[in-house]
Amino acid sequence: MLGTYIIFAACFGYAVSHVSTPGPSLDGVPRLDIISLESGYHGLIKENETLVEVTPKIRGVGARICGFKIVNKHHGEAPFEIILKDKERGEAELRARKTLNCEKRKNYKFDIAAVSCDRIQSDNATVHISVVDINEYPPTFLEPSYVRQVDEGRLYEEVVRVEATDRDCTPKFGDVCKYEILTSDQPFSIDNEAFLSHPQRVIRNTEPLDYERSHNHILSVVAYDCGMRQSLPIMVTIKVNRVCKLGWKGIPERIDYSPGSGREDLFPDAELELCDSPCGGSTSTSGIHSIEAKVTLATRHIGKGCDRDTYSVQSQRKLCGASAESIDLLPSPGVGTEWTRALPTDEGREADRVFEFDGGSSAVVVPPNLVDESFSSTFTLATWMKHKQNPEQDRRVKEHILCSADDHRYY
Ligand SMILES: [Ca+2]
Ligand SMILES: [Ca+2]
Repeated sequence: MLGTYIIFAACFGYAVSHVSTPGPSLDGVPRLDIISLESGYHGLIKENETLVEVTPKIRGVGARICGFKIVNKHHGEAPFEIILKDKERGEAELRARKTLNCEKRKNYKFDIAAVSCDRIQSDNATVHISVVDINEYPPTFLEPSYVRQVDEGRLYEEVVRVEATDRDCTPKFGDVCKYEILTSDQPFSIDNEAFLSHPQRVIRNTEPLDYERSHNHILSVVAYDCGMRQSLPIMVTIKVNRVCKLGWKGIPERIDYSPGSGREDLFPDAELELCDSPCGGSTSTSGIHSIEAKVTLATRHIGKGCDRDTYSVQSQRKLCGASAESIDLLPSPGVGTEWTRALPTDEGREADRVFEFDGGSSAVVVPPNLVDESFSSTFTLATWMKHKQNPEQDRRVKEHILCSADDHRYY
């Protein structure tokens, strides 16, 4: 009779397969429809769901199946139930009785058996269930806020270390992958590259801090897990300690002076910070005994030579604020200014005509009526000259730039 049934099923199996019978052999002995009882079933359940995805499907064969049982709880609690969904096919689904939490427990293992309507129980097969993590937790920092003090004027390797953790159970959602300073325009960075294996991250300053500019810096810092879920921000406060520096203050690097504007204080705001050092301290090695100031005119920025060389005499006078009453003793030769005609010149190759004096044969007599000879005892003589050594000349010979004498011999 059984043989006939099998042949019948074989002949018409294709057509009738969708109304499948409870199993290939309905001998009244329930069995689990599984290749190997040893390897059992494998189930996956997400933390926020209750239906377990089981492979292979839970199905009882061999008899009419009226239910399934969890028969052996290997590791304590098995908060699951097996619900018969299709009595004809003997198929069931596995559900959790409550939502699971892989942070508490990641795996469950228990045995199940099919129970026939005649209350006969099948052999057991083991179900291995893994709880699949979902990213339900953002990272949280170990401390609600961080406060540190640093000295101004220094670059620190480390200002503060922060650390966040995440309660999710897998590295993807439970490891902290990135930290970020949300506050913009702050001279601080947080290290995401170095020490990746170390959970702490170092915040350091990217430039020396300045107490005058900011007494403290408040940073808003967040962490992200590897699923990029962001933590709530925490405050990192960095207080800047003032460090007294012995020395001058209030001395500008550049001072503009207008010609002819008279006497001017160069450093009216100059202040000497002594940092509470006792002047002339009690011991010979402490305290300040003397103060020395040296002012140097910075000319390195001038490209080549004197930057006044390229100006005409007229322009130089204007630039230097020369008196309008000044008299040009060596004008370019012309009508009324013939006395420089005999002097060798460079023909004005530079910005203005340059006369050459060899110290022996060339000199010029300035007409007496050009200058009021009644010089007072104070007058200003301005020259622009280049002087060349003359190795043949006796070094004791006097060289005159301007000479007023009784006779008109050349000097
Ligand atoms: Ca997480
Ligand atoms: Ca989780």
